[in-house]
Amino acid sequence: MGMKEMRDSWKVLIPEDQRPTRQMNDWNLDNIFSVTLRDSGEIALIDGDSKQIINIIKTGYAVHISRASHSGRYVYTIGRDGKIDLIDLWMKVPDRVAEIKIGLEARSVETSKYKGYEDKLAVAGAYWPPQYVIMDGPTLEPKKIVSTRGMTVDTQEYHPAPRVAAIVASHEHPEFIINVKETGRILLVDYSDLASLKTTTLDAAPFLHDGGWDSTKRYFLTAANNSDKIAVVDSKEQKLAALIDVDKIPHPGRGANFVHPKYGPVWATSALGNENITLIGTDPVNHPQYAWRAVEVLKGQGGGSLFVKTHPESTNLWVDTTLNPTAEASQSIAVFDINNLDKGYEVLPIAEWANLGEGPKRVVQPEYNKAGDEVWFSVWNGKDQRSALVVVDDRTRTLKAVLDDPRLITPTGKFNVYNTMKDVY
Ligand code: DHE
Repeated sequence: MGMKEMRDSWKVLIPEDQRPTRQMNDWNLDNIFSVTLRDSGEIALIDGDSKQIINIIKTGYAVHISRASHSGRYVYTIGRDGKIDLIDLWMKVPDRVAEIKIGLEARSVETSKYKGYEDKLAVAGAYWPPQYVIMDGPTLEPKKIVSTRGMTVDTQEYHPAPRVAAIVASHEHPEFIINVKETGRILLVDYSDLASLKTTTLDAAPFLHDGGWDSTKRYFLTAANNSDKIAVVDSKEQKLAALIDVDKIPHPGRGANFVHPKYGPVWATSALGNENITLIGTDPVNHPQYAWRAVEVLKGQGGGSLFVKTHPESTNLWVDTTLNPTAEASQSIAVFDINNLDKGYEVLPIAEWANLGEGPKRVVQPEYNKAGDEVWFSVWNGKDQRSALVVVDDRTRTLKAVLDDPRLITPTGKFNVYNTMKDVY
């Protein structure tokens, strides 16, 4: 899939000069949630304040993630089929303004966030073909396609099809930070001059998957899930700061940042392979003895965890167990009090609260509203069964709302515009 095929798939549905020049609706854009409706190939835009559905938009097949542009005006979605849809939140009814297919299979999309490049560029990574593509941000016009084929970091053998996993946008340099899964290498791609592309290649470990920033947004912590390690990228110095052993098959999503009563700022990841929630010290300045070490391992409900979450305004740490083989764990959530981690966790019966009847009803991906006083969960059921979103009051840990509109088919990931654009997690 080269430039010709990509350009053939590229459509600007509303040219930039025909788009609004200011916000044309009354929604509180910062608190909109873009919700993946996995099996209907759609996303739902939901107003976090009123919990009303603003629009349901056809996107790529099994759409995977949404990312907000630096200003929060645009939302980019990517489907497993490699289709990106660009949504303009300034329209009277927010909707798609451009689309492109960047590959046959993909999972990641991100937008430029460095000073001077806000909302200017987008990048997407493909699982197949093994490549990433840099695009014009507001139109998705493809500018540069780069292959990820190359040597693996450990055995230094040629890998013909290394997939692109998580991508984040650096706040320290005009760079995209790109995980190449099978080679175990992290690319810092300088987008300031696409014709003379400078790339710093960091040796990490296979297979790189997902990850997120520490609270200062200088360090990117990412899982190498075939090596049971967390790699730490120092985005300022453009080098690897550490490779930390964790147990077993870490799966952080973007992770969770909070201030530990003893160890100072930490970043948390849960795991697929066991009940461990590993806390890693992230403050080399004031807590150097704990930095880049697994300082504490909490015991959660069990393995099969996909996502953890907290918020700077909260003292709760939420841990899902979506893929746990027992319904008890996969249909509920564990919540820890950050100031009393020794006390263990409380379990909230999220799926039961949704009252959906039959089905697997997997509880997945906690996501905060902008204020940090509500946390939203998806209750992910079969395609032909009823699913829901459950909103919990963060302070009291009690049920606040159930969103069970029949149009919410298989909701999974939810992306609050403000928290996503500011990397708050
Ligand atoms: Fe994901 C993030 C890949 C299955 C929900 N998922 C990611 C990222 C990657 C990835 C590389 C990081 C993107 C980034 O940050 O740029 N996911 C894969 C797979 O390869 C895998 C294991 C298998 C597959 O067939 O796709 C897979 N993922 C799933 C699911 O089954 C989930 C639970 C439900 C769904 O919607 O498909 C799922 N993945 C998510 C979510 C995120 C994600 C919600 C973003 C989390 C966040 O907070 O940023």
